[in-house]
Amino acid sequence: MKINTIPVLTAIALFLLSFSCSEDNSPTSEFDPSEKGSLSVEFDNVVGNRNLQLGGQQNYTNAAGETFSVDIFDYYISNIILTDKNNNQYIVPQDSSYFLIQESERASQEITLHNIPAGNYTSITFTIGVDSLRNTMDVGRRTGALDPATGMYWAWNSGYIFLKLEGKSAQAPDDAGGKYRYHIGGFGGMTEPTINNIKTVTCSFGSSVATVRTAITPTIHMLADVMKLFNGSTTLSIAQNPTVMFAPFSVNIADNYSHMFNVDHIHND
Ligand SMILES: [Cu+2]
Repeated sequence: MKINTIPVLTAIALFLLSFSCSEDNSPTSEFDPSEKGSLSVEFDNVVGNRNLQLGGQQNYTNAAGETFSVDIFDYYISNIILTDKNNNQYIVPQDSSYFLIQESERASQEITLHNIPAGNYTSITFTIGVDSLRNTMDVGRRTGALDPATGMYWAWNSGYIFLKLEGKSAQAPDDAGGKYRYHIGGFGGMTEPTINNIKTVTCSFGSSVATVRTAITPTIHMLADVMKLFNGSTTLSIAQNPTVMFAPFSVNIADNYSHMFNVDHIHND
């Protein structure tokens, strides 16, 4: 009886290869896997180098030379991933990973994630907006921050508004009532492709590390800069585009705001 040794050797080689690969991929954490902690993210909304203040009294100037105030600034953050210094990723369970940040609601600006493996984290990744799956999920599973009654939902489009910025400007045309309104959304469509403004961003902690431990809950102090909506690869002019909602031009605004987040500092206490 002849045995063809080539397939046997190939099988052994593949076995060894797969074994060594899984060894390489196993997490290299120096922490007890049972140690868990929490981590907070503070979303500090600013306009350039100034604090964001709602209401008509506070005026800012964009790159188009237009003055504006801000009445509403709301956005969704979802699908959060933390990456540690060994490149291990912790994916926050999806059901606990949707947050609506509202400038008018102080409590909404600090989110806390629980049950995170102890570790030294160096970056955070998240989606600005709501992923397409959740946009189309049975409405009974869209509660809390995702309740369509929050005003961040287009019933006619079955889709979430990812980011809403409204205010007043002397440069807004009269037929816009002295106001500008940017309601940006679009998850790519259900049956046919539509505008897709889902943006996923990674913010590095630079030389800082968030040290999640049972006894330490780090706070990532993040700045979100409204000015970046106006000043980016597209210079947004309120006079030319006072109202942008579900329209092709929204892609430019979403591109601009995908650069609005920046980790300013971290508190490890
Ligand atoms: Cu701080």
